[in-house]
This record gives sequence, structure tokens and C-alpha cells, in this order.
Amino acid sequence: MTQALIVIDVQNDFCPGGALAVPEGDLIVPGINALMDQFQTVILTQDWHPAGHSSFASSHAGKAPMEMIDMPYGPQVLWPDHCVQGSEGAAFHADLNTTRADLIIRKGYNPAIDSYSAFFENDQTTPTGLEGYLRTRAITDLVMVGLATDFCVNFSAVDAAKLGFNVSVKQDLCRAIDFDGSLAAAQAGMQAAGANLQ
Ligand code: VGL
Ligand code: ZN
Repeated sequence: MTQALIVIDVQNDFCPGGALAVPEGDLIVPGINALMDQFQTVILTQDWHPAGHSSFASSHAGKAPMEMIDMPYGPQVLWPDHCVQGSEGAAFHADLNTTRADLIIRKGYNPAIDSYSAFFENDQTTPTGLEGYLRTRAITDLVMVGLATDFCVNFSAVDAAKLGFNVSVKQDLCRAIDFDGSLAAAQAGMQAAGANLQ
């Protein structure tokens, strides 16, 4: 068994004061840094959108953040502008230990498709390459932490389980947006997919 710690989107825009702030998003940083000591392999993900991304409400006339829109690949929540490539908001939280990262995988760079999951874009088809990276390194077991529990952690954990990885989510080192029942739905979905919720 070879395992990796996957730290999802611990970026300024998802922390208090950021454009898409997750309540208490910053509080998980010390615990995540400490957890890295228990892993030989640490992978970070980074939400990384071009300006004018199609998941931004500002890109759609008459739409406000948190409204839904139908995209060619299905329903999509519209977000405030966040994690624009190269911006301070897209940078990792200043206290996150990035030194231990073997891989930093970026996602959401396709202007037309959002990507919550670290494995596939929201069309659920276009791969990010993470699966190939893990398989070629013979990594079978994943522990996930980060932001946000109900979006990027959720989609990443469900995809990992579907792909056959053994995946655990440490919920005390995650925080949720929890919009419209999204946290409870995510917990049920992760469990149904076979992720181990800790
Ligand atoms: C995320 C909404 C939009 C996340 C990313 O990291 O959970 N949520 N983009
Ligand atoms: Zn995003």
C-alpha cells in the first residue's frame, strides 16, 4: 500500500477575507501542515481560473453569484470571481507548507468548463492527469483534506473512489461552503461512492 495526502485548494480566496471565503477555511492550515509529517507523498491542488471564466457570475449578463446556470455539460453554480491565475487570491494560504509537495496540480484552467474534482473537469470526462500520475507511482490510498468539503473535496473524493482508489476524507481538516444543503448532500454522496469519512 502506497499512500498520498491530497490537500485540496487551500488558497487565499477560499479563506476568510477571500473572494469565495469558506468559514474557518484558514483554521485547518496548522493541522494540515502537521499531518504532512505522516506522509511520504504530498500533493496539492490549486483552483486556477483564467479571468472571465465561465463559472463566474460576472461572465453571464443578469446573473448573480450562487445562481445556477445550464452549461453544455450540465447544471453549474455561478461563483464570485475567484482564484484567477496569478492573483494573490489564487496563491496558497501563506502558512500552508508547500515545501513537501511532490506535485501541485492545477484545475479549472479551461475557460468553458469548471473543474471541482482533482481528477476530471465538470464534464466528468476530461482528465486532469492526476489519475495517471498516481497510477504510474503505484499510489493506491489517498487521504484528502482541504476546501471546500462540499465542492472540490467532495468531487475529488467521489472520483477517486469511482476510479478504485481507497480514499479517506479527514473532515476535521476540511471546511464547507454549505450552501442550500450542499454539505449534507456531499457527505451522503461521498459515503455512497465508498469514500471513508473520518
Ligand atoms: C471550489 C467553488 C468554485 C472549491 C472551487 O475549491 O471547493 N468551490 N471553485
Ligand atoms: Zn473555482
